Amino acid sequence: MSTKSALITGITGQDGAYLSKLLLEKGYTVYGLLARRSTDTLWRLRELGVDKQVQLIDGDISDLSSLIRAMQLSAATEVYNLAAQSFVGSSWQQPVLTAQLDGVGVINMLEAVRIVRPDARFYQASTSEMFGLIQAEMQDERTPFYPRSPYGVAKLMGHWATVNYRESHGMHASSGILFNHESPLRGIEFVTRKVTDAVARIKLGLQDKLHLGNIDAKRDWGFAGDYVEAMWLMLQQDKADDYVIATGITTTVRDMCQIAFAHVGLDYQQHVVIDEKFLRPAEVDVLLGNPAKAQKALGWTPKTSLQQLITSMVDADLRRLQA
Ligand code: GDR
Repeated sequence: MSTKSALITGITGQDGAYLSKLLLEKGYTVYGLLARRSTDTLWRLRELGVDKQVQLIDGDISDLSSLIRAMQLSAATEVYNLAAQSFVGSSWQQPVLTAQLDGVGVINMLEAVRIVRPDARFYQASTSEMFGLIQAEMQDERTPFYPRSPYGVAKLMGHWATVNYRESHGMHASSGILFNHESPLRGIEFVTRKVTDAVARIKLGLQDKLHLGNIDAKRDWGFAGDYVEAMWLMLQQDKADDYVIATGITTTVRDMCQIAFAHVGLDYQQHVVIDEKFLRPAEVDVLLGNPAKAQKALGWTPKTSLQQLITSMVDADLRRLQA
């Protein structure tokens, strides 16, 4: 039996649920930090059938003492810091909260690890949003950052804090620069799930129009289930490091819509309405990641195509609405 114990902050989110499942399958005892911010936060863990197997600890990424307590209670040897205000759009309305959770919150978690168990391995959920106004056609670990949202700015702080704790305290702290990753467990505010949910509703005659913002934006979309595997692999390496996790393919929101609507025999042009309300004050026009380092060092490759991903999300939304 394994004695490995992991602590996941943000366990109720999409990645938290997939990572819990993966770690449980590998024999870990999985602890999750539960912030009492919203109701019915456990639905994703339930959908993956792991809600009864994870141990939840009350706490909040903004509250250092609760993180110290979580480290003590869990005796975690691996810490995955996924907690965040993760919706880019909201970060203009809540820039200070976003900075507190996505920037200072990372330092809180790093401090808790350093104080309680400095030899624990630490994973930070960094993001392609740090590249923002891209400085290279294909972004890798050496591409300069240029965040374009309060979210990107806050995440950059968390990223550099992780690098700095590695370099100044010798901690095994790694940063995964993950490009967009989606699944049927994605929150409805993100564009893929907003689209697949609407497609299912339109197909079932529950809705007719879908209001979107900039559909010319391009993203490198992968499957969250594939991406959590990369998080785990990073913490199994002898040396901590930073890795870009992406598919190496970029697609417009428009083409992603086309895939989703066509899957149920519909034409997106008949239903999509451009609504200024969903435009952002500063947009990230295109993201395209180069996962070569992760492929070479971790042996990680994405397994799910965008077509498979989006059609599985439409199917899941159809099932949910019909149930
Ligand atoms: P993103 O994801 O901002 O890339 O961050 P999101 O799905 O919100 O947007 C992707 C692109 O689609 C455009 N878009 C719309 N977006 C939303 N949400 N709603 C709309 O109606 C809409 N219309 C067009 C956006 O402008 C954007 O260009 C995600 C989050 O998961 C982050 O937490 C994570 O760090 C990054 O991915 C990697």
